[in-house]
Amino acid sequence: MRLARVSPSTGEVAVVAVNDADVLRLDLTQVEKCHKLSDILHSKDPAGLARFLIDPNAAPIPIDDVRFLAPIDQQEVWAAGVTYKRSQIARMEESDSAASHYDKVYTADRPELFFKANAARVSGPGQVVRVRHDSNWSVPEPEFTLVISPQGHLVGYTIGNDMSARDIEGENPLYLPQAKVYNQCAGLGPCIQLAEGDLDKVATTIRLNIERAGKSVFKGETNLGQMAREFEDLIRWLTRENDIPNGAFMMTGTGIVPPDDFTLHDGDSVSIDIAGIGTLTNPVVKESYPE
Ligand code: DO4
Ligand code: MG
Repeated sequence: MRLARVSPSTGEVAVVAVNDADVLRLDLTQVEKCHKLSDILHSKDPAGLARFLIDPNAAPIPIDDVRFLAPIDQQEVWAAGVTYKRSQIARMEESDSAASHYDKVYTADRPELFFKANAARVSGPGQVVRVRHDSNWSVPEPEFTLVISPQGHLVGYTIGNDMSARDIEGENPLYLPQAKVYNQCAGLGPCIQLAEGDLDKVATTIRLNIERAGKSVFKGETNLGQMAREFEDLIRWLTRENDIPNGAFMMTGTGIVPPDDFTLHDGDSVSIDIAGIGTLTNPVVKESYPE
């Protein structure tokens, strides 16, 4: 079952169950203390509660009549790094001084985890993601993203874009927070696939398409079977002596890195498609900034 936050043509924010061609509105007023999507996600039985809340009196809304919003309320957004061989190689290429750190973290027991964003820095479907004005080498990172409850349970999956300034990170690994965290540095959406049953990792393809002036300038593909870390292990490390009272999203790392001579331009469009979840498309903006 897929859930989303949408803005129907009437303007307000609604929580909906997402079908292929339409969405079904959930009536959250039926349950006490249930006001937003995360209240459902963080309940004991998110799928059962969502099914119960589907409003039998509301007509299905055609999917093209709604605007999908980022599926985030107050959760923190965290990210894991160097979880695919492709990312390990790319980081070692971009940084002379830190190459051995990336090499070691790929096989170490403790993963690389970093704070990525709060809700205010996150863009939903169709909203711009930003390239820093002081970066000349930036890429999107298409990442399978875990939805984690305050109790540390894996409750769902979505699509994440971990926008990254490779030149800033490559210059000095201590600049990682600036390479990763800034206004509109992350994309999330369009919906959350609830974690029900086993996930076929190899069948879970992740595709990236970057368009410039309507033409594709980079395409890449991987699948979750290529990832070197287990979800539960990443969650265990994230929540080790680190409470997440509002829950968290965790981007699980990129397995697709464009060639080293590629950088995003102002006006590009980034589309990330993950099997079973959908497609997250965001226009890219890079603009001058008053110093
Ligand atoms: O250490 C750099 C960040 C790596 C990352 O974001 C990724 O592998 O996805
Ligand atoms: Mg990343």
